Amino acid sequence: MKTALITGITGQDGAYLSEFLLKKGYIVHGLKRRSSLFNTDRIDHLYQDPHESNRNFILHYGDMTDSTNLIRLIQEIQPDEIYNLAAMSHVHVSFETPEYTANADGLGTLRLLEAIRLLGLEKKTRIYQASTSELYGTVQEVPQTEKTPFYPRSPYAVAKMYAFWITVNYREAYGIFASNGILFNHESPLRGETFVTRKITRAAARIALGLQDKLYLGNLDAQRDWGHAKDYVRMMWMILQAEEAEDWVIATGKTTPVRDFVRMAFAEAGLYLRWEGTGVNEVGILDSIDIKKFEQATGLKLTVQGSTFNVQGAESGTHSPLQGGRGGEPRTPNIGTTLVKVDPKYFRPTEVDLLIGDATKAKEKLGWEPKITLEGLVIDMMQSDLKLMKKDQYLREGGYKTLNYFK
Ligand code: NDP
Ligand code: GDR
Repeated sequence: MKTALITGITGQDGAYLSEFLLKKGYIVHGLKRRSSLFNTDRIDHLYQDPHESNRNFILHYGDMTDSTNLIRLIQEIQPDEIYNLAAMSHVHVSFETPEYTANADGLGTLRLLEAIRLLGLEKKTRIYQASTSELYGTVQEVPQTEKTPFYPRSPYAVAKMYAFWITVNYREAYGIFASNGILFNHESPLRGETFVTRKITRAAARIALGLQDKLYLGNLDAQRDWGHAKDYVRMMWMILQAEEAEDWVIATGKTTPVRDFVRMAFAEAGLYLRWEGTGVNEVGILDSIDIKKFEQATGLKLTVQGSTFNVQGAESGTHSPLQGGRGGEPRTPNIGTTLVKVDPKYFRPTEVDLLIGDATKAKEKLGWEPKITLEGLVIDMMQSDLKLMKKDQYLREGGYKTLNYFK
């Protein structure tokens, strides 16, 4: 039975990887930060009470900025595999907290590698480093492969660049099985609320249900190679089972502008957008409604009078869920309404315009293929957020508070 230590276990990838490794029969240890609020939502279903015997899912307090803590934990756990997923992972926020980002994302990786070396675990413990397509930044070639030179464009990417090379260095200097997975963007219903895909699917669901009027975004032209996190955590494991430690690009090979992701997400709720204007004046306007799709997605009933759509609660026929949002008049998503606007506050001081990865090496040497398409990803995220927002709606109607997670 193998033992794994996952840093960043409370994050999107940590949650999916935990499930994956537990199914494979691993004992999974996770590093979680002390927080003034619970931060274990994504792994709550895996939690095992410390009083249970034979636990295979064990959480430890720790922090990537605390060497002694990391050394002690690795000594206690003696992991066969370490997955270093912990990071301040938000590119925009890294411009506000550059020093902390360098410490947690860059030096944090060094601390783990040093712990392996100091404890004499070079031959026992394999380590996966969560590298990123952000390393390519201003891309030097299209698509990006393992050989494409890096040109990082944010404090986050620069910190991750240090982590990338220190991982390579410890592999070469000390023979540690240390591999970088250069993963392109991967999303899911568990994606953090302020990353663009999740911000969009949450907003599309809320707008459809009348809980929100508009979605404000930054750069609609940015293009990303988006995959599903479930496919990507499988690959993290495969990387550590490979014959040799190497660095791997993991991507779908397709790129999509943010604007198109918005369109696809709203369409899942039966709301079709058209775009008008350019730059900061560009807006997404409701062009038409697929009534059947809207009703199926939201559980609401639409009645049409000319170009006006009225919503009634599907159950009672009288109650209007759209009323609940902020307690105002029923709001219907009428044709011609502006639903998406640009707010320059979401622009980054330096932007990464285009990412598209070439994962040929992983496909040929490890047999990895992503199973979930972008369309499948959008459906998964929209179904999940519609369900979540319906729950919010229900709670609000019952007079209970719900969180907004506005950015
Ligand atoms: P998340 O932001 O969802 O999760 C990050 C995790 O790191 C959380 O568990 C967070 O804890 C933890 N963390 C942050 N700072 C510290 C710290 N100082 N000490 C200990 N733990 C810390 O990220 P993802 O799951 O999306 O990504 C996983 C990793 O992969 C990250 O390193 C990210 O940079 C990288 N990556 C992600 C990609 C993606 O598209 N998702 C693509 C390429 C790379 P808490 O819950 O308390 O905040
Ligand atoms: P990214 O993801 O920076 O690629 O980093 P994010 O979803 O934040 O941005 C993707 C692109 O969308 C543009 N954008 C917006 N982004 C956010 N967050 N909010 C907005 O309102 C908005 N409007 C437009 C951005 O400018 C950008 O071009 C993610 C993280 O998971 C990293 O940790 C990881 O390393 C990389 O993916 C690969």
